[in-house]
Formats: sequence, structure tokens, C-alpha cells
Amino acid sequence: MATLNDVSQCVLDGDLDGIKVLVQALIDDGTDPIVIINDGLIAGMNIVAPLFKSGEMFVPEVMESADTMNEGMKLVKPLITDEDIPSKGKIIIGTVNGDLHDIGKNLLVMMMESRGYTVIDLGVDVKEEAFSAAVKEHKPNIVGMSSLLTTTMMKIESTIKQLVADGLRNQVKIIIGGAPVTQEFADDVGADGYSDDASTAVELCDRMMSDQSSSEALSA
Ligand code: B1M
Repeated sequence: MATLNDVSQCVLDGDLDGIKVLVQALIDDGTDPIVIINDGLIAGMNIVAPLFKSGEMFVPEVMESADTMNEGMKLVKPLITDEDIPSKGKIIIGTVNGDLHDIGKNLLVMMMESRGYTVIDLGVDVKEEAFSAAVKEHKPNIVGMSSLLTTTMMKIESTIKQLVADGLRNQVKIIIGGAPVTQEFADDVGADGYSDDASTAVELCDRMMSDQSSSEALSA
């Protein structure tokens, strides 16, 4: 009989065929879809994140795990409503103007989704005005910008300036990352946080969301 541990292990193994069989077996046995998501699929990704951070898993393996989790999600999602799984927070993510690199950004998107965030992925080569328009439209908690080129790093700064000019800067936290980006650069351009890998970026967002809810509670 399939167990939730089998599902987590299958996510860890990146076994795309196995996950369909296991998740379907649990659904047929009457396991609550939310339990399959939280204690099977997401639990598996929660094992992946620290292994990636410590260098015991690499990018292609993490992507396979995330794909496997998503394959399982496809079977359980039609059985639940959006209200069943409250989102941890909303984040808009994009690679900045002029930059086409998206492997790290996509990894971050997958990790954020697997940790329960609603992610609006703006893609690559995202103009300053497009970030700003997306903030106006979606009202996210966090904006994430990725840059892989020394020539596009400054587009992080111009995007922040655009948000300031549009009166939106104070409504969001901003996190940035990508190979050439550093904490010093983040401080210089006025970002709220920097991370050099996707799993630490998720932890950073968790901290930002919990700070935000404590200050909301204080002001309530
Ligand atoms: Co490009 N490229 N590339 N490239 N490319 C680099 C970045 C480069 C370092 C290679 C080199 O010369 N050694 C170099 C930049 C040099 C510099 O600026 N100092 C470079 C160059 C020069 C270029 C072109 C200009 C080449 C040319 O055409 N002459 C060109 C630019 C195109 C453009 O963007 N306008 C170009 C093109 C490309 C490809 C299209 C061929 C391809 C991109 C494919 C794609 O992304 N779909 C590509 C690739 C693959 C690379 C390398 C080899 C690998 C990048 C990668 O995906 N790494 C790269 C060399 C390298 O980094 N070793 C290189 C894996 C990925 C998981 O890591 O994206 O760093 P990374 O993400 C990490 C962290 O940075 C962090 O989390 C991830 C890990 O957990 N992170 C965040 C990333 N975003 C984050 C956001 C966050 C938080 C953390 O918060 C929001």
C-alpha cells in the first residue's frame, strides 16, 4: 500500500512515472488531498531544499524533483478548492530588463510555489515599467528580481527607482539575486534582501512574511 513517505521519497528521487501511480493510489484509498500535498509532495520538496543548499543535490536534480512534485499536484489539485490551501504570500518574480537568463529564476519560482507561495512569473527581459504595472495589478507582498549579467545589474536599481517614482516602493519588499549580485550591491540599490541561492531566498521570503504579519498584528 502506498504511503505519504513513499510520495516524499518519489519527489526526492524525481520519479515522474512513480509519482502518478503513488498519488493515484492514495487518492483511491481516500487520503485527504491536502494531506497528500502537505505531508507527501511538499514534504518531499522540503527534503530537497536543504540538500540543494548544502551542495548534495544539483540544479538538474532539483528541477526533476520540482517537476515530479508538480506532476503529483496535477492529480490532486482538481480535488481541492483554492480556499483549502491558503497562500503564504504573493510574489512577483522576473529577470530584469535586457537579461535572458532564467534557469536560476525558474528554480526559485518552483521552490516558492512548492513552499506555498502564489508566484507571478513575469519571465525574462522584464522592463522597469512592466514590474511596476505588475505590482499595481497584483499587489504582491514581495518583488523578486534576478540578474546574471554585470551589464544588467543596474536594471535592478532602475526598477527600484521606477517603483519609487510610481509610489509603489513602500507597498512591497524587494529581494534580488543572481550570480553577480552581492549583499553590498543590494544595500547600495536599496533592496530589502539578497540571497545567493534559491533555497535561502525562500527562507528570506518566509522571514519577510512573518515580520510583515507581526507588524500587522502590532498595528491592529
Ligand atoms: Co550567459 N553568461 N550569456 N547564457 N550564462 C553567464 C552569466 C556568464 C557568467 C558566462 C561567462 O562568461 N562566464 C556571462 C556573464 C558575464 C558577466 O556579466 N560578468 C554570460 C554572458 C556574457 C552571456 C551573453 C552576453 C553571451 C553572449 O551572447 N555574448 C548572453 C547574454 C544574453 C542576455 O541575457 N541578454 C548570454 C546568454 C546565455 C544563454 C542564453 C546561452 C544561456 C541562458 C539560458 C537560460 O537561462 N535560459 C546562458 C547560460 C546558461 C549561462 C551560464 C553558463 C549559466 C547560468 C545558469 O543558468 N546557472 C552562466 C555562467 C555561470 O553562471 N557559470 C552565464 C545556473 C543557475 C541555477 O544559477 O542563475 O546563478 P544562477 O541562479 C542561482 C543564484 O544566482 C540564485 O539562485 C540560483 C541557485 O539557487 N539566484 C537568485 C538567481 N536569481 C535569483 C533571484 C533571487 C535570489 C536568488 O531573488 C529574486
